[in-house]
Amino acid sequence: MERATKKNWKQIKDSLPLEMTKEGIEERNKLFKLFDVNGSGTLAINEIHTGIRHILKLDEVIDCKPAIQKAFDIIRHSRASKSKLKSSDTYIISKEFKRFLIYLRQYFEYYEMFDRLDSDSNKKIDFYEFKAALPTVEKWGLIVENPEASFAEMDRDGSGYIIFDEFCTWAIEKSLDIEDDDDFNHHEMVKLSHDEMTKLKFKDSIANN
Ligand SMILES: [Ca+2]
Ligand SMILES: [Ca+2]
Repeated sequence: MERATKKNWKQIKDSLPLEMTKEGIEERNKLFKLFDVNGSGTLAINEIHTGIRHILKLDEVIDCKPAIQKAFDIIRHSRASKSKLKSSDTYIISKEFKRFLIYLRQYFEYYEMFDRLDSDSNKKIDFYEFKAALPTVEKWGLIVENPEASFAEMDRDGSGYIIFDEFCTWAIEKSLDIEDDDDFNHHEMVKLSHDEMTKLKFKDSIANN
């Protein structure tokens, strides 16, 4: 897969209807119905992948799956306890679609950052790629004084490279913000839900032990 260009990223972001205007709401409802091929009123992850590929045509410019998965999981795991749906329900409903698109937009941004750091496009950031990209990271709002320590902090499982999931955790903690982005920023919202999800994961791992 070719590396996405800046123009592609703009196309990706522009294709998500997020506006709170009447038109925005209509566009979202329309999109939900197009995604929901069998009219069940729910979207499973495979319907979302298909919709993004065939309706938004985003898969032509980038393999977005990791970002889609993150947004989808956050929606499921941040459901309020009074919600009819549980985190184990593997679909989202139309009421959740706007939040899903907002997270998707934010995770596309993290994926864009990840993609820029991953110079050989093997979906992993190694230490040399990270070190070479420090001027870029600085433009995103973080001065890395000790690259070895920062890399070790990011590499939570100690595998020697950074995968997208590890990068997201770090980018959220450090409030990284892409330099040539528009003003759209739901960073705080993403951070809140991410914290929530981390807690849930932690609870899960306790329960499993
Ligand atoms: Ca790499
Ligand atoms: Ca790792």
